[in-house]
Amino acid sequence: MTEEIQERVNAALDDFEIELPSWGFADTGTRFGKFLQDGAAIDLADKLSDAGIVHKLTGCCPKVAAHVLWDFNEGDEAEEVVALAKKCGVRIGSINPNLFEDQEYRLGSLCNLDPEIRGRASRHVIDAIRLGQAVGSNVVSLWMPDGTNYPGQDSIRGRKRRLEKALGEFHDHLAGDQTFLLEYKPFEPAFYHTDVADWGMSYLHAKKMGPQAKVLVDTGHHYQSQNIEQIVAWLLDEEMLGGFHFNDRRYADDDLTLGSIDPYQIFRIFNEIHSYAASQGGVYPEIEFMIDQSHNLKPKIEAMIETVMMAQELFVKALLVDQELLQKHQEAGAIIDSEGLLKRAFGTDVSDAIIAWRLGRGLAADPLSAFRESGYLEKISADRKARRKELGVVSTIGYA
Ligand code: PSV
Ligand code: MN
Repeated sequence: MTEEIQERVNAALDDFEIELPSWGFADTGTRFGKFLQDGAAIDLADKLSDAGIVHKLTGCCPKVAAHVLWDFNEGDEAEEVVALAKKCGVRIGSINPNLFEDQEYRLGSLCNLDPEIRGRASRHVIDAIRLGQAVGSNVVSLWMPDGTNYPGQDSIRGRKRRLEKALGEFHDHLAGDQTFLLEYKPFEPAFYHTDVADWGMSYLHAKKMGPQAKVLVDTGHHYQSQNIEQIVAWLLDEEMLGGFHFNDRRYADDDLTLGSIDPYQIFRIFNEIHSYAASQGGVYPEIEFMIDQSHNLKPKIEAMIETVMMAQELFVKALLVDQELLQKHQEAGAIIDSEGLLKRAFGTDVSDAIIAWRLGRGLAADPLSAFRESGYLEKISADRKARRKELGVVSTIGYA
């Protein structure tokens, strides 16, 4: 790799931040159950501590996404949470309201026919917006689980209107520096229709909400074989891409680690981002890169480090695509050469360049080995096992 390319890699990695999900460190799993791990986080302090070690070793994860119901308890003081995160070397990132666990949401939350239930759901989101302001986070990330299970169960248009109204009100509550991300998902938990089922619905709602709302693309939230990089390219072109939830999938929303099934897909997404930046004179858009994975089988902290390393690797590989030459090939209709540029970049071994970046930033050459050698997992596993026994709990998160 030439010195010039190494410099580009260094600059790109310096700016490439990935947010860790608090829930990825806890005992989460599949909807059929979860396999418990001694080292799983019990509370927010544990999650921040685990995220802190991932950031310390990878140097690129200064923020931790929080889920309101799973991470915050009644009476929690914002300053204490901020201080706790600081102590762990991280800060609170996106705030995720939770509209999918309360019994009263059986027929929906913000789309529910009952104005009282809609009102309670709205208040929860507005509280989350305020919580974000209190903990110094500037992203609120909403996933709408609402939908119906049977044809005719409710009016699809009626539900759209109810949601539109609620979302419009949320925008009025945002502080000037807060962004509202709206995530879509085709199905699950609803199995007939989902109220925000695809990027188009998310785009339309965000557009109507106002200038601070954007679309969140969760890579696991698409139908089989959907061209995600095309969605990304369109959203970039419309300046409506707010962020990602990274994970991989084989069938549906499987929460597998990024790039474990189809690394080329993620590479192609990054290629669209680099291509867009090249068209803007090298200026990258503000995009929140977040991980959304619940590790049921893999050790949680290692899976997170592995994911971050994979994201960096694919981001750097995609950076190697010569965008100027690609454009020339495209203009000449040279399909084999155009595709060849992508394939060659994807096939390039970039590990030395990434190691050079790590060493230059005082980081371990291999964060995963460094973690294994640190003894952190053995220590927290023993501590948390004892704490669980003392607390009389098996596992502490309500989400499977
Ligand atoms: C829903 O499947 C989702 O992707 C949303 O982002 C939730 O916040 C997250 O998963 C919970 O794991
Ligand atoms: Mn998600």
